Amino acid sequence: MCDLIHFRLEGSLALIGLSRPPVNALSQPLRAAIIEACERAAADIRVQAIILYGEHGLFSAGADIGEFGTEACFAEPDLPSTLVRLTEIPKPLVAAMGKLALGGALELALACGYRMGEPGTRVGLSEINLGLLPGAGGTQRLPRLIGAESALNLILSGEQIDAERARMLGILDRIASSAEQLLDEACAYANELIECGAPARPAEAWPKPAEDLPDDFLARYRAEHEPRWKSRLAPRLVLSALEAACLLPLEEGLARELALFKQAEASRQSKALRHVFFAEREAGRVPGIGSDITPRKLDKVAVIGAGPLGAGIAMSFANVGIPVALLEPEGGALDRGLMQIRKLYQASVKHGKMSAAQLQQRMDLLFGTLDYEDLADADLVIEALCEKPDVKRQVFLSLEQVCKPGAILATGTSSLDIDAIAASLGRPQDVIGLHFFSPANVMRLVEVVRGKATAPEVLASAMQIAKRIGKLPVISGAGQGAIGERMLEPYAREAHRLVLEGATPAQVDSVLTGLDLNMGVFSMLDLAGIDVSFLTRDANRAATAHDQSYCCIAQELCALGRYGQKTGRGFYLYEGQNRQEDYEVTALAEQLAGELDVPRRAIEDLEIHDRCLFMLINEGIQLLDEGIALRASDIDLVWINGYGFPAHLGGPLHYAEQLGLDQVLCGILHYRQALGEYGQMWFRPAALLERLVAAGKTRIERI
Ligand code: T1G
Repeated sequence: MCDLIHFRLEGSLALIGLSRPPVNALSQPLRAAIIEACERAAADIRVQAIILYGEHGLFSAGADIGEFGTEACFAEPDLPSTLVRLTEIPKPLVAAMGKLALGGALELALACGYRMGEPGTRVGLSEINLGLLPGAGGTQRLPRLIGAESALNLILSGEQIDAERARMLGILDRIASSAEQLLDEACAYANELIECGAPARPAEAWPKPAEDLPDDFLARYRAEHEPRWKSRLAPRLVLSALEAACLLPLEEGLARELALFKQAEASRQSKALRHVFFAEREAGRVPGIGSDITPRKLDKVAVIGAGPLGAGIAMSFANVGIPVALLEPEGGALDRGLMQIRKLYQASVKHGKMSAAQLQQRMDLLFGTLDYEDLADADLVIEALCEKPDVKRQVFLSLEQVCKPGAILATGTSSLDIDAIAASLGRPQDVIGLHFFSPANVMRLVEVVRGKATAPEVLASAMQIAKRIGKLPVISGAGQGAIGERMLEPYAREAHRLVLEGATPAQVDSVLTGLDLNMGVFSMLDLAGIDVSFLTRDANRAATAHDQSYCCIAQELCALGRYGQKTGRGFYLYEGQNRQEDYEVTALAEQLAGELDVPRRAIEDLEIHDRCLFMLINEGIQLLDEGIALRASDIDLVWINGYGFPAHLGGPLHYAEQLGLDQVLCGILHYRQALGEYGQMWFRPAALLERLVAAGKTRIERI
């Protein structure tokens, strides 16, 4: 037996242990080994029941994601046929699912007649997160076990559910008393099954999965949910598979599911989401930061600034049990900040997301102060004040006075150069950027900005603490705007210019939301505050002074005190939740275009797409070339998790690869010509893009 499987007999039981660390991903060799072991047990007259379990405590994380898009994915024995052969074994099979059973692993368990978990077991059909649907029986066997509606919800959410809920639903028959006892108690269960002459497979709990549902349930479900799916393919395929489960016999349903699965597996959306899966794993790898670098112990945190950003950051730490000192120079603002935090927690209690006891626990971890001296024993201090360089420099000088040696001094700046802040201090090695995204208690992304002097263990500590609070840390080199804000500038500049030339904010935003971006540029600027982005641009005015038209509409709106949602007017008009076009903005654009001699014309949606996206992509490639980002995939993660770029497009640089790098370059050169002086000013292809195209490369990497 190969070493992917541990096979042993215990009495009249065959114990088959999956052993392909770290997560028993069901690769082709492991599938073949499972079949060989199970059929060996089936053929052995001493064996009356079979137990499948994970050798290292974890059952399996499902199909091998690395095989998708390769021949190995459907190489014999493919997972669907592997599981059909297991269902044909005339002896009870018990799946003992320790820790985790996701995707194909849960399908493997559904192909067994009996299932057992342990208190820490989590199960789920997470394929939808990869732009896929269960392809090895999940959409057909799960509805027959728990009913169509519960199965549909589980498959569409892709969520992991705990053991108790899995038992309630009927997925688990039993839960062992502990993870350590799982295998023993699974053996006891199997022996019980033998003693009571249990069939290899019990009768289906839901032979008609949609028995309790109205005939048009799935059709109404599709109509109700389709708008929320935007252009995502996988949810639609899941519904088609569930329709098959409700209408067709199992065998035909399985064939239908496999056809739908192949469609999903071959889709660009799934390719993009698989890219994102591995990009998230890659983002944690930092050259030069190996296991020889010991992170500092960060058990006490301080946050400076109790505004929305600071409050959200403080909550992120309190949520995982880390005490936080929240400093706000101004007393009233401190009270408002703490009040805001309590309000947010109360809303979570109201929605059943936390208990009143948990609320109090978290509030007890937050300590408001007006005094820097109270930060003396903090291990990590995060400054989250407004984007004014002088204010930040003053704060860091104060911190240098009070903070203990070895304390990490982090700035939450989204746009300022942290090397400039560090340069004014005697301990620049302790300075790092931790750029959270608002609302920081919700947004997953943290740009970890390493300065020229940042010590390796400070970087390692920042990466570690970001993961500890459930964030996705992405490394960025120091520089104006790090990764995200730096790319946002040319993207937003182009959107502004298009409105000056004749488009409307709504037209530009609809092209971008048409691409499934969560939000268009102008809605985003109105939400974040036109005054906030004005401050950022103002600090960098010299770099854009040669272009009179540079974001001039925003400039004027700012001068008029129209900062967006918070003032009820910006690029749009806001009445309560209602947003509508503001024709005064169009009139302002016409006036400014006249003053700046910018010709106005009707603008096609394709031009809006190309000019905004190509400038975004071009800047991303440029900062990769400069080494600000370590990898193209890191840039994708920043835009997906920080700016609402759709994950099923894979992020702006993966999207560029799908469009074709030569097409992107060609588009940039086209507008360089077509837009005259303005084109010459801004449509300068990144040197790396030109090198990649010249080398015939289709992937974005540093060459
Ligand atoms: N295939 C291949 N490699 C995998 C893998 C998988 N399914 N899951 C994890 N890995 C690798 C991962 O890349 C990393 O590698 C290492 O394991 C540790 O993972 C037919 C179509 C299981 C919750 O969606 O959600 O079954 O970076 O760093 O934080 O219907 O990984 O060390 O080289 O993430 O503890 C469905 C995906 C597949 C589960 C563990 N399964 N995995 O999280 O560690 S589709 C999933 C996860 C399918 C069938 C279909 C998480 C995890 P490396 P990690 P972690």
